[in-house]
Amino acid sequence: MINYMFRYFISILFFSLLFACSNEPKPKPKTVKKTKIEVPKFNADSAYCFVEKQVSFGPRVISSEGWKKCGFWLEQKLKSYTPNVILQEAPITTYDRKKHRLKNIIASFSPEKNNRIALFAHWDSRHIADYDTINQASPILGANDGGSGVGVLIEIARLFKNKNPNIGVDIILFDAEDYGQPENSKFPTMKDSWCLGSQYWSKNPHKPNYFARYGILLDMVGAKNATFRHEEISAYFAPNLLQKVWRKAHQLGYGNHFVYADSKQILDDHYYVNTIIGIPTIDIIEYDPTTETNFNKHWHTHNDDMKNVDRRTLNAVGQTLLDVIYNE
Ligand code: AHN
Ligand code: ZN
Repeated sequence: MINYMFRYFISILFFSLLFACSNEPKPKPKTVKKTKIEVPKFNADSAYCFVEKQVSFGPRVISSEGWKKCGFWLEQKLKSYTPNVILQEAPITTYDRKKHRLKNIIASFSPEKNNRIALFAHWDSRHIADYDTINQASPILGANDGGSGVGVLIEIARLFKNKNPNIGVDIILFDAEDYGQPENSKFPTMKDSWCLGSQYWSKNPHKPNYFARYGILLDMVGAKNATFRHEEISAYFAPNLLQKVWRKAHQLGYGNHFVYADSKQILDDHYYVNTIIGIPTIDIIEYDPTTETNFNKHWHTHNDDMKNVDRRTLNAVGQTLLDVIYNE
């Protein structure tokens, strides 16, 4: 009996081995190793400090003292991360017939590379508090509106200094985004009164024949529990980029901020970049379904101060951007 069972097992073993040997060899795992790219870690404390620093100069309304000081600080800060900083200045007239000299601040990393992308934010803050109930005529601090996007980009510039990404990157800080004509204005309606810095740059890029594969604009990326959606202009001009960024954010665990939902079009700097210079550009901008404006509840009020900035939101945006950039 034992003998019989033994022979039975031996024959099973024999045939199974035979069968195994006659099988097609399994395809070997690919020998080309996909080396995992090291993505730097975004430092949200550092980004937060960069927002705080901007706000410390006071409102950054074009031609004001705070604007002058902050512009100088941004220039010096960026020069400490790259030798390639360009100040682009031009005369403008705002809807209220005032004359100013706008200043776009541009920092290039690996300027010799043709394969490049652009990152945008606006560094000015609004000259009035038209959505506040008090002191509507005085300028706002714009910690979230303006300050947050710039804070994230300065932190990214700091990380670029340690380790350059494979692609070239231009960080472009637009001036005079927020000097748009308010709804109750007594002046005649001025066309294209918002986004004066991006309109100028899109018509006069800092380098002749400048082109970038794509652009990402950050606007109001600092408020607590902010959500970002597929804004209509972004979805029209740069649908693939929108997918790429949202997918990356979800992979990293920031799906609570980067929501898979659409939002109506928002006239922002990316509109002029898309329509004038033709760089496919998305806007990462807070959308709040619970407010009347669908912007943050402190939008264009005096409450848009440091209390309106949360490190977790800055981190979600900054880390997502770094992961996208270092994987290019
Ligand atoms: C308008 O309200 C027309 N556009 C919003 C763009 C903006 C203002 N972003 C920040 N402040
Ligand atoms: Zn604004």
